[in-house]
Amino acid sequence: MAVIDLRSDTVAMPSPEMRQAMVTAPLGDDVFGDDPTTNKLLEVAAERMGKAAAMFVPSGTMGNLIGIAVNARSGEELIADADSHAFYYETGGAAAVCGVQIRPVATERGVMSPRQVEEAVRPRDDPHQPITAAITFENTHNRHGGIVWPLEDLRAASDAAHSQGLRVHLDGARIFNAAVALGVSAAKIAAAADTVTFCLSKGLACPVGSIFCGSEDDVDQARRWRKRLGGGMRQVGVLAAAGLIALDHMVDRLAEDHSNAHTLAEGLAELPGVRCDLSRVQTNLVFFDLDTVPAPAFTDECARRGLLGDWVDQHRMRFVTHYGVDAEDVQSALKICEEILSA
Ligand code: TLP
Repeated sequence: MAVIDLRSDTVAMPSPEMRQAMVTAPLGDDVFGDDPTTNKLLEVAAERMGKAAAMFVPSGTMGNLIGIAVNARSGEELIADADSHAFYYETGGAAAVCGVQIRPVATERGVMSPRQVEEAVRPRDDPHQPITAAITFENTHNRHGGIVWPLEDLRAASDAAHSQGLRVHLDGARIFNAAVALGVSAAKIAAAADTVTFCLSKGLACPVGSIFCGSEDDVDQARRWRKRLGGGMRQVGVLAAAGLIALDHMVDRLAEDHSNAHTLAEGLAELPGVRCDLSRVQTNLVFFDLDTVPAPAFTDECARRGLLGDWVDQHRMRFVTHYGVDAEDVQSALKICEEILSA
């Protein structure tokens, strides 16, 4: 049975061109800084983010953790959206590894207003309270539906943070989805942040890897943190080779994933017992609520019929479109959902 895998864009397989480049990439030892393929990728990645320097990390989670470590010290506080990946899905790494406390801020759509930023900053003159050192924004915002921050809103929130003396980290795991949706360069989005992490192994379909970017000084500190975390890798050019192909050939095609997600969401919204807020379906993530069947049971039933998805809670599901899913798969997925929900 052919399986349609909509659990995440992390499941996307590398393209044949990536696999070929991985085999032939010139290699060196990246902990010594002399892997030529990685160095080339870092140069291109830094340029795409409009930052001075970049570093390869094994995962988005490590990139965010290093972003926290570089921007805040033990005992200090980091402001984050209450549904952010950093707060929700990174196993308490900020606290466990960096000694940094996260102050969660609840938002309607993952987008923080300047006022919310200002109100979350602790008064500096009260010795009882931790120092607010940094803030992290997520764009696109995963748990809020793959939503894209309007550029002006991101700039306004970032200006508010900078004017309070905070450092700004951007979890840009899917920054290229945001860039394609907005029709701007990723650098324009990343300009709002001091440091940014983006993922190669989501919509860009690389097998492994994320990139942390910032100033030369940020990346110097980040290299030390990466070593401390055991994330320094040697002939990582085998992975960087795929990253170079991704940055050249996989960004523009994200529009196709967005269009497939939109078709999927529209089809789901018409099914009995499904609620899907189409205004949130702006990129490749489709969240929807089920009224008549528990989401875990629906997930199991889909899987039995060859459709893989992810349940978020008892009522909520997530489907994700990516390089391994085409328009025909979307129609087949809708047919499977219809069969289950109309039964
Ligand atoms: N997100 C995964 C799961 O962890 C939920 C997914 O399938 O969406 N930031 C954001 C916004 C993310 O969505 C993710 C992964 C990460 C960071 C972490 O990336 P990895 O999985 O490479 O550690």
